Amino acid sequence: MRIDVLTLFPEAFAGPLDVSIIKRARDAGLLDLHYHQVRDFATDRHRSVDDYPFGGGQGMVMRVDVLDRALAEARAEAEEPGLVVLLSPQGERLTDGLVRELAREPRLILVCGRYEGVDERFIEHRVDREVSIGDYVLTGGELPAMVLIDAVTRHVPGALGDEASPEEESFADGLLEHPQYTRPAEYNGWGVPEILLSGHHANIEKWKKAQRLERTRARRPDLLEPPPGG
Ligand code: 9D3
Repeated sequence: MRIDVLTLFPEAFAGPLDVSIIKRARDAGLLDLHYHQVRDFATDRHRSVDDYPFGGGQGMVMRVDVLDRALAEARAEAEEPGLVVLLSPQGERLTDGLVRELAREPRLILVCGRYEGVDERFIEHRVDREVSIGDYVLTGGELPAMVLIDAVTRHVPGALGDEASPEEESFADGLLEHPQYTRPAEYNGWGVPEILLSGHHANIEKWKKAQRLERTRARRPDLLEPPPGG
């Protein structure tokens, strides 16, 4: 999968996406990441990427012309047009379902907003989907883009190597994980549930399932509710 990122802070992406599973996926050629500095597409003397909002109001708005040139250049680098995703507080919430949908795309073009927002004409004419990672205010779309890249990459076939497939994971069946323990079996007087040391596999599996249900009921009852509309 190819992912292009349009951002004013490409340097912010070094680090989080250069370690662990994402690094391995990139090294294996499963994930092809490209960053584009939006400011490179400003044309005026001050290299402006934003301006005051028409009609007044707080803050600055990212310019449609600058963003459109950045997008056109990014697009032209590969045959596949790519699905354009704007990270925005107005977007639909990033869920496991949306992550899986996005992971099926051959190419994503992620646009990171800064300032108060993006000129609506860019959204109307160029953006396919708007995505938010949750109801809290961040300073820009860069961290959400990294979250999206991390979550999506785990679903690219082969990215998890020989480890568990993402199908088997917690959110796939809608339950939280059971508690986990490893050696030492006693530390500081703190023990481990006896059942896990019993070697009785059928009972252990029953215990794990009961723990998962109980935790989900206690912490995330919303996950046990039927989805809206059925
Ligand atoms: C004053 C109104 N604010 C909108 C709720 C302005 C505003 C706040 C934060 C405009 C942009 C931002 C920067 N945030 C993002 O671009 C963003 C974001 C977020 O703040 N929270 C969760 N997901 C996302 S995705 C992009």
